Amino acid sequence: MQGDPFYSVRMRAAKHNSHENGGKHISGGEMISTYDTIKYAVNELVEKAITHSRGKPDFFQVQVELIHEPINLVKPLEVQTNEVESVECGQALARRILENSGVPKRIVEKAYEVIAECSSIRGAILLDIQTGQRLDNWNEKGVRVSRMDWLPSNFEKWAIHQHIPPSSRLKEALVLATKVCDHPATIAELCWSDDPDYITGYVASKKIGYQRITRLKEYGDEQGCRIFFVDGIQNVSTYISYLEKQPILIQWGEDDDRAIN
Ligand code: PML
Ligand code: MG
Repeated sequence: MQGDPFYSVRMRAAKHNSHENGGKHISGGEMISTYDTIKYAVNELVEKAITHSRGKPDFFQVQVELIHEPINLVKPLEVQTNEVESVECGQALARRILENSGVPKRIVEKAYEVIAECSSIRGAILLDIQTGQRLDNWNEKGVRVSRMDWLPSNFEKWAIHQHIPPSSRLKEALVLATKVCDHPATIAELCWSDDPDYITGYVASKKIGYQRITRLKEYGDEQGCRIFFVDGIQNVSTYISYLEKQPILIQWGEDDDRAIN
């Protein structure tokens, strides 16, 4: 594998028009592939786009791009699952975990105000934990974290070891959270799905790991949330460029983080 070129393979799907023309976001996906597995990666992403609980897309795009930069290997965050009985209990726990991760209470409150205002945003919102200001540019797009993956064999080994069913949804969310939390300016992430049939979400941070919470919304609800709480960012474009461009593979069971290409 050392020395082989890698490719970023990404997909976005929408209904009633493309995203940029006001369509409804259906689904997105990110993979990193070698040349030999590009066909498999494209098929996976097409399958994801056309079999989605948010609806049948009438627009989708799959993009393949050679990665020139070295790919960093990063260990997955530790995962814990918190069973809760209701959305109220789940949301109260999410708030407590955010505070334990270092997000001040008033900023947690601010985040919930922002969530209520941005019901149809499809990417992530960046929130400064000192000022409570949104740092992304306030459009409906938000920031898309890209160029990240976890090779199937290593992910499956990890899942067996953790006694966790190897779901691709958990994999994708843990990959994203691990990449985001690996940046020193990220204090925590709060996320739940915009898919109507999936109600588990999480709070993640370097300090407390990836804390799954089994109910953060009701079934049928298509409003999702992804907020990155950040601190000490000198240059917002450099942070966004890390999220969008820095290639990362999650690797479990290695002693050191290192680059492979
Ligand atoms: C999503 O589907 O967009 C996010 C899923 C977050 C939770 C994944 C999990 O840990 O089960
Ligand atoms: Mg979704």
